[in-house]
Amino acid sequence: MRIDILTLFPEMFPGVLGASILGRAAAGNFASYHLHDIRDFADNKHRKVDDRPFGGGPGMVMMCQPLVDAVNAAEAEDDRPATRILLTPQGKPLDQPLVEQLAEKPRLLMIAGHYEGVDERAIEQLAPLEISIGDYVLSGGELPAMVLIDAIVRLIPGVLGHEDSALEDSFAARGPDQQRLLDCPHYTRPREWAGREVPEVLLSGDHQAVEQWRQEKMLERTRARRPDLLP
Ligand code: 4GO
Repeated sequence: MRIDILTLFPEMFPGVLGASILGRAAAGNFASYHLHDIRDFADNKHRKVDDRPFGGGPGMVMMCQPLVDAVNAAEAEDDRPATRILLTPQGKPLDQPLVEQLAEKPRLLMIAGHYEGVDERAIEQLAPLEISIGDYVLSGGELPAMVLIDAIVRLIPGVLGHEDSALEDSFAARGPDQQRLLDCPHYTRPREWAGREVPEVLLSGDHQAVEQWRQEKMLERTRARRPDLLP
């Protein structure tokens, strides 16, 4: 999968994209990340990419021309059609089914806005999918873009070491009814720590009993913490 990222702050990304699973995915050619500085597409010598809002009010608005030129230049770098995404609090709330849909795409282009937002005419022109990572406001779309990239890239087949890992996550669709539950608790050595024991069934070697215990814990936790996820 090719991922293009359009931002005014490209320096925010290399640490996150270079470490852990996202770094390994790039090293193994499962994903490639392409950063584009929107400011490089300013048409004035001051490299100005924002201006004051018509109608007045505080803050600045990102101008149409540098953003749309940046999208066109980025898209021309590769033949594959890009699914355009704008990260915004006004977008569709991100959930695991949406992440799974996006993980199937050959190419994503993410736009991270800043200041008060982007001129609405650029949004109409580009017609991106508008996505929100939750009901709160951040100073830019960069962190939401990184969240979305992480959620997507770990689902690309081959990226997680253990091929079943993603099937066992919280929110993974499980069983005949494709139910999405919270994950169960996990334990590792030692068997006793600070007077706390690992649940006996996990030491029993009885795989069917372990599976049944995990399923019960997932249901119990989901009922207690996120009853909205249950039918
Ligand atoms: C996205 C962008 C929050 C989200 C953002 C979110 N804040 N909840 N801020 O996904 C335009 C200027 C939006 C700052 C950006």
